[in-house]
Amino acid sequence: MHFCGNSIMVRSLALLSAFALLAVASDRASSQTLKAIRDRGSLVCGVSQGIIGFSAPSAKGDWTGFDVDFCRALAAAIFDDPGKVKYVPLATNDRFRALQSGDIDILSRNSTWTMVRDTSLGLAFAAVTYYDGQGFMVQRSRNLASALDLDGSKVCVQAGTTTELNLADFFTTNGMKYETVVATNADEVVKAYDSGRCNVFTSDASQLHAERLKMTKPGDHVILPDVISKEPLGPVVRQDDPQWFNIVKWTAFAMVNAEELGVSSKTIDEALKSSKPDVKRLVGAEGNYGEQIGLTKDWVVRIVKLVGNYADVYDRNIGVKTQLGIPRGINQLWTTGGIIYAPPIR
Ligand SMILES: N[C@@H](CCC(=O)N[C@@H](CS)C(=O)NCC(=O)O)C(=O)O
Repeated sequence: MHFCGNSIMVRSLALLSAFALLAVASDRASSQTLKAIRDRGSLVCGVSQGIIGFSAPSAKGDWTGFDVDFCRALAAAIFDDPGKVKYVPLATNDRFRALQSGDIDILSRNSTWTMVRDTSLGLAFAAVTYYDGQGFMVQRSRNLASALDLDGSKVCVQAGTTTELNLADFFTTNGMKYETVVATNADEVVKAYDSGRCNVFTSDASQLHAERLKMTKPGDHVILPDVISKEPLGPVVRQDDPQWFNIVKWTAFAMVNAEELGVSSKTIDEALKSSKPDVKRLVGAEGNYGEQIGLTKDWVVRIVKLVGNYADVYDRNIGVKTQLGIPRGINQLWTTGGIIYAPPIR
């Protein structure tokens, strides 16, 4: 009896230590991304090939935009330097492969969170940073009022996108005929539409605003009011590294929480002296939230100081005071009528 009991204990101890070893091994295997980024000295960020306001290179080759700022925020959190990012412009058809193969650490490129992409590619969408929807652009002179007037259209669309799929759904559901002109990058779509090879340009509405600026006469084109799909856009990572997934997810949440708490790049120094409990947790004066994800307590201070909160980033790149002029709309905070909402830091 005694022997038997002992043997059970020995066996369970052996089992326990095997589990412990496994846990350590899998923890090591799974926190490689942050380590690789630190060892390399920069974050490798996959972006679009050039959408004004979202991710576009300047003449000098500096990347700016809403999607670019998200990678800059991560670099601020990790290195205290938003400049430590290498940008890899990716076509729609190459973007997920580049992430799977490890060529990039994160994809921050107007990519829609869908079930197939989230569950069958070995990838994971970390957050929604912009709630978009698909729209249509046409020549102003056609005086069209609605997307339901588009029967018989020749539609320019980019390959490998949700846009292509929604287009088919919309025209079929409404019993309308259409032809497509399919391009593999944004500039090709713009050229095809601008030169009259098609008479409708369809894409996420935010991108239509950006691409209209590239037309010979931007004022000659209107974006119809109809929005035919849900396009929740956000950053994507590989699904095998929970630590990196958490860093990306909570960087997005931190930027939203900062806006909600009134902590911006302009008010961050005051926030450091705040006695409000939720502000203290945000800026690391209370708790060890950054440390829990492999960073330091003041991770959000660096993000907000060097890049900004959600509103800072939105307003600077795509808001009503920029050339894109996109109103916040549903991308306002939930507290002001939108659906931007982040779980609390606590
Ligand atoms: N959100 C959609 C569409 C994304 C997309 O790539 N749209 C084109 C439409 S213009 C684009 O942004 N191209 C930019 C580029 O090729 O650099 C998706 O994830 O499939």
